[in-house]
Amino acid sequence: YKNPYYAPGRSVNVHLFEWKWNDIADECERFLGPKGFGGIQISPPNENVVLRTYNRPWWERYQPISYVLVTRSGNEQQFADMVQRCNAAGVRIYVDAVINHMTGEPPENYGTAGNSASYKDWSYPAVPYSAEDFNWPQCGIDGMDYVNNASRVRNCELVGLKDLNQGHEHTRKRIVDFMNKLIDLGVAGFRIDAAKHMWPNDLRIIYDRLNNLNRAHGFPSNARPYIYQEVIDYGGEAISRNEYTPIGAVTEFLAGSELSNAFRGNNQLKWLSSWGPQWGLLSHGDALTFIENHDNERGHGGGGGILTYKEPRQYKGAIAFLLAHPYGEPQIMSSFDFWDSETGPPMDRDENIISPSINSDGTCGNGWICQHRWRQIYAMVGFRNAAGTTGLNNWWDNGSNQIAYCRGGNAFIAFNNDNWDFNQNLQTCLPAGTYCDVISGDKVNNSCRGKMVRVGNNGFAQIFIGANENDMMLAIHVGPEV
Ligand code: AAO
Repeated sequence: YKNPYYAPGRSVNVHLFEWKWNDIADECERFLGPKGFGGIQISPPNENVVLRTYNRPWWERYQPISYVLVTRSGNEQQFADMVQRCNAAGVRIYVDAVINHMTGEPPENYGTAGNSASYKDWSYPAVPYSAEDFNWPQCGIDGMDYVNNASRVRNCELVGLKDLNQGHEHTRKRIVDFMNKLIDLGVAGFRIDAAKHMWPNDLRIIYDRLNNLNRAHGFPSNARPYIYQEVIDYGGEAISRNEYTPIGAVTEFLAGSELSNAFRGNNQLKWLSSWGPQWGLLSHGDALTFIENHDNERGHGGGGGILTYKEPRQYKGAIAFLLAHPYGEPQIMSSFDFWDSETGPPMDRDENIISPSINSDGTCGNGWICQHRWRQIYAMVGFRNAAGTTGLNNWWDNGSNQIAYCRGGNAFIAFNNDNWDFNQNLQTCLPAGTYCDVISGDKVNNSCRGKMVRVGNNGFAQIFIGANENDMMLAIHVGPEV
């Protein structure tokens, strides 16, 4: 369950938060495929409650009404078309699976596919679920439970959401059928929402009943779905992420908090020479790493102090480090613009999600941030692919916030988070030649619009990153030599 089964030569998962299936299919063909992205995390595809009272917040999608594949992102046929077209473009789809619970206290009781439910009766007829499918007696998780009561965290309701009992066979069967349907449609795996709130043994039984990935979509035989479980663990709680690593990968929230801290200048970059498990992070193969997710970028889920698109210079630095370093399986966020932490995606008067527009410079409009289309970010996907499975070598630092390292003989990166210029003659580990820095400019028609770096026969090059440049990093790799 720990292999994402990316197509060969690809890496990096991008969360296309609240995107529509048709737009994702287009994006796979016109951008993500050509740029070497490995996969996409999509928003929950199954019917959710419609919360008009709250003006359709993004979080209504975390309140399932049924497993019918109809949401504001699209219907089942559009979903199937997206998976097929993305797989054909070499880009995998990972589903955000909300299987811990159903809806919360309603102002409304109907869903995006037109089905209704009766919250007060524990009744979700379109699944169907009834009272015996939920944990009983009813209770609610309170703040102290996280510290000292693992059973209550797993058997009580998370923020008042009706809590399914995955130990009950009928419930388990409905969940397994839902996930297997998605696997048969060609998805490559799942983000398990609120995994902390389910018993690892129940989850293991569910995972073991999942089908192999669909060979008709290009997966090898006997390939198991990639499973990354959302477990928020900064330490000091009753439930540890280590209870979940035996059954799948786990979201490593420490990666984003530590890198945000460092790139904010609160911890010197030189210490990153030991980045990885020595920092108390999960082992490499267990970790799904990211700077921010859709919760903590907007202060949900205990967010705060995490770099987001709103602080672009430091944010791009942190992402570049995450993607340039061999540790972990990285994911990036692709957001819509927001000022209010509850606001949903851009929508028209009929409450339909508005598609992102694509500007002439390749960036997005209509309220979409599309970090994955920022040059400094997609260029680092290319860097990671060029680095491949090489390790980290030739670490250099100035004893403070200027660092540099190689990835085998394939790639070299340098960062300057000091307030004076970076100007050093360094070993790049690359074959002699002239390289185009992928951060400062694209290579267009064989000409480099960014900085050029001349690597001599001994592998050394003069590396310069001015303290006042737009970006704090310089990255070169085999491939885009000019
Ligand atoms: C909405 C309304 C609620 C209403 C509810 C039901 O906002 O007011 O009661 O409907 O009517 C999302 C939104 C929720 C929304 C929900 C359903 O974020 O606001 O509720 O949809 O529409 C916990 C879980 C974690 C969860 C996170 C948000 O453990 O799984 O809360 N994330 C996922 C999704 C998320 C989604 C759901 C789950 C539900 O990613 O988008 O919710 O499907 C501690 C614990 C964490 C816990 C946090 C927050 O964290 O460790 O496990 O996360 O508390 O309660 C420091 C600590 C850190 C601590 C934090 C906060 O940072 O280091 O450990 O403080 O105390």
